[in-house]
Amino acid sequence: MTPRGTYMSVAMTNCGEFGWVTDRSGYRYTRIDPDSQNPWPDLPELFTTLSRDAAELSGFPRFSPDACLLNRYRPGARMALHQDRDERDLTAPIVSISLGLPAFFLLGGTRRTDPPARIQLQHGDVLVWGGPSRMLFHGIAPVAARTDQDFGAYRFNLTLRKAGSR
Ligand code: MD6
Ligand code: FE
Repeated sequence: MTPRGTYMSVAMTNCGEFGWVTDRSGYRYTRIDPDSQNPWPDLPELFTTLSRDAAELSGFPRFSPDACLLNRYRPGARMALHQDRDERDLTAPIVSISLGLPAFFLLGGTRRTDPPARIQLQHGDVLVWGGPSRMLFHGIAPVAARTDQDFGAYRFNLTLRKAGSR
């Protein structure tokens, strides 16, 4: 649920030391899953190594993620233009992995009203988001109704982040 009290069309969960949550009191990272009251599951080592390698190839050596937000989209689900600014160290990149149905990533500017470019993200695409781009507005256009051979009528997006202390 957003701080305004409306539901997002994207389903979310997390793994890692920290997880991103939203509810009536706002957006934040927590160590405990508010649904289960348990710590988030561990970050699989594969997620850490894959994202570190991708970050390094893009010019961000020594990336050490401590959070992975998992987003799940059904056809019609979308994400409004936003900035990612809840992480403590905004100099660390975010590594984004897309699986299943394709979607258009909306890449805006430094102001919410800047008209966004549309970049298609397909199954297996990895996006490294850092440096001067880190604070750009971005979102996901409504996912088109299709069926992926392996993932069915879903798009998944995993974002590996450094959410905690520097
Ligand atoms: C998504 N991604 O692809 C939404 N944010 O479902 C994001 O909001 C995002 O892909 C920061 C960095 C990379 C991203
Ligand atoms: Fe984002």
